[in-house]
Amino acid sequence: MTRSPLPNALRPSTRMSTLRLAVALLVVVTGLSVAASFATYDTAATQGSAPGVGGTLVATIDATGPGQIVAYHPNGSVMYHNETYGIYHDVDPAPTGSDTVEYVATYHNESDACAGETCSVDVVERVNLTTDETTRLHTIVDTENGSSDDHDVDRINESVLLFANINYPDSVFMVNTTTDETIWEWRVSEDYAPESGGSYPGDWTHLNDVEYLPDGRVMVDLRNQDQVVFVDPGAGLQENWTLGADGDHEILYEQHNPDYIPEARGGPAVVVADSENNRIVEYQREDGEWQRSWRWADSRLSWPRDADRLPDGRTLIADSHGSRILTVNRNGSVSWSRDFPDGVYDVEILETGDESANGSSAAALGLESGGVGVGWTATFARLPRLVPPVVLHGLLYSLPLWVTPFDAFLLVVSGVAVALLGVGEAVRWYRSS
Ligand SMILES: [Ca+2]
Ligand SMILES: [Ca+2]
Ligand SMILES: [Ca+2]
Ligand SMILES: [Ca+2]
Repeated sequence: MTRSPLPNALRPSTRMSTLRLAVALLVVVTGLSVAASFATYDTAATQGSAPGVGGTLVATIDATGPGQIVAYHPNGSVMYHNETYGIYHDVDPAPTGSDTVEYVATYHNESDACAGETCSVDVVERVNLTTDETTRLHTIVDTENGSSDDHDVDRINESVLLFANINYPDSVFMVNTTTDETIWEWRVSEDYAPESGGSYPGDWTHLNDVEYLPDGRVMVDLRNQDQVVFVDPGAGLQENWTLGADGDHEILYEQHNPDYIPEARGGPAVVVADSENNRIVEYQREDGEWQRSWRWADSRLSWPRDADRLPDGRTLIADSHGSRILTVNRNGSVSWSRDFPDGVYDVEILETGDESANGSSAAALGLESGGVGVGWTATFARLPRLVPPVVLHGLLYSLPLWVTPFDAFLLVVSGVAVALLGVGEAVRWYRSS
């Protein structure tokens, strides 16, 4: 008895041809998508227009994007722009008056201070956005040529600044800028084992944010430990206040810029840009425990790194890889947005105070949590989330700025498909030879 021939569709050669065609098509679609992003991307924060957000908006971009600081008038037109330093992180309204901000920026150069080696120099400066008058407040020279040391600075009073130091020795410290004296420091290594977080002593904690609380405590963001911690400058770490747990990504996942809302404004609560989870969250302190009280995301939100609760109940968000700045209403809808280059780090509306300084808790405001949308467009936009977030965001960090999260998703899928096809072809060739 002879076996009947296989139907065409099941013949290995035909199957291979169909596979080759499908992979080729995928590669073409990926190429077209990337080309379209290249053709339409606008790296200039000073281009384009959007209505004003209802105040003076200031935004920074760090090494993720085309590093710069830009300010917009309440009507949306450009007020100030500077890219001298190449890397800008925290910006805050200055206590000295309207249209004046303080920021921390970084540049790399060879300096006598580092024996001719390349240095990372962090500067804290105050600039009047209307007159361009700039004052240097503090300089930190770091001989290690890694990521810039200081991503956040918080002003305690006229002469004391509080720094967040992401590199070894991973600490927060207060400096009297008049005398240049360090008057207090807490090193994470006093309370955390080297096995926690990232690789020790490299990018161990990625301590990227610090806040001096109205009650005198210091709130510290340990990004790589997925935790926000509270330190009493006299008594040390308050372990029972810690929000999040190392590796428990249900709570926080390599977050940025937590803002504390005290009891007087409906807290204790903390608003956090939960970056690798692509969402903004708020946790409320109830009976000695942190409970999630609010969550917001839409299908575009990608690696957000700042969220400020505004006095009117809106939340201002820096959507780093979603390439936009936006505000969200109390009911969870997007009330305003402006396209912005990839890599926005910190956003502030000057008239509303530093970060969430005059904002109330989600619980007090009765904020509605926002979902990521329904329908096929939302599903389509969410496809990049099939790629593990650290892989996707790592790719977006290293690829050109005009590559969108969707392009990165297609590149990953195409890459995997081409690799699998290659392996299949090799196996076929091996078996037939
Ligand atoms: Ca800020
Ligand atoms: Ca700050
Ligand atoms: Ca904030
Ligand atoms: Ca902010």
